[in-house]
Amino acid sequence: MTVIMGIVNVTPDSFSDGGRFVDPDVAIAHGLRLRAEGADILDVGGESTRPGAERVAARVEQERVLPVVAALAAAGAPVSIDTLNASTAALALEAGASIVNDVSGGLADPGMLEVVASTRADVVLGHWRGASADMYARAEYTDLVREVIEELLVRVEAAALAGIPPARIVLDPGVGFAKRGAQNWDVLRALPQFAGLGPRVLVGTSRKRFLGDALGDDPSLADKDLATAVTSVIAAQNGAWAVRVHDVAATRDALRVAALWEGTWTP
Ligand code: PMM
Repeated sequence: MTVIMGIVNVTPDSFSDGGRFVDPDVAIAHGLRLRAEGADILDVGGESTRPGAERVAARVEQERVLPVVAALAAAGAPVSIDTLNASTAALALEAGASIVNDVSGGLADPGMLEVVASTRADVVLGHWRGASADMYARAEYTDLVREVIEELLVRVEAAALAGIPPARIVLDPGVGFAKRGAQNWDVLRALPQFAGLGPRVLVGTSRKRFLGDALGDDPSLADKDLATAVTSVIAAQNGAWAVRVHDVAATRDALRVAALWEGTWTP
């Protein structure tokens, strides 16, 4: 069955009293609920990478995520740390995380791949062309799929040089990262090519802007979660090893129905 990575964003825009307050207990409870709903991995992040987002100081990010990583790992959940910072990755691995999820594929922080190499952690390497604040300016391609694949393979080589074998790597085509609207569908359509590169593939479409754009002006969260469940099933059917989602229960049900249809799962 396709692996479900449940999103635990410890950022003020996800868990807030309307301002700067981030309550670790709320994030921990949220993570435990996602785990009970069927998340195989909990992905904890303390810095928003949404389009236009500004960078957060590593110290602030660490204050947000470390208590949450420690509590969820202590509860027995496999935890990944969603970070661009090598220092945050190192501390989160010490606190119990077992996967580093770097949407920049090790490009944002030159120390990242060494941190991963020095542990037994797996690493998600995303396709990325620069920070979220201006990433749409970098969405220029002559041959989108070829360029995304080539750029990802460069990251796999960098990981290999640092001492990380392909078996510990998960590739992510980076839906929404340096890609506008239709470019995301182009990348998703090419998923079998990504899956054929060797390493496992993770896909993150959850609640992303390109889905909202496709559904009309202002789709509800429920509409986006339904659309996410559909894209997650299609991703699974096209070779994705894992999907990263906010609404774990919806995607779990969708993946189960698809697996029943295929005869690969029985309740
Ligand atoms: N997208 C976001 C954050 N982290 N990690 C991976 N591996 N893949 C993604 O597509 C991805 C990610 C941005 O989405 P969010 O702000 O809703 O978490």
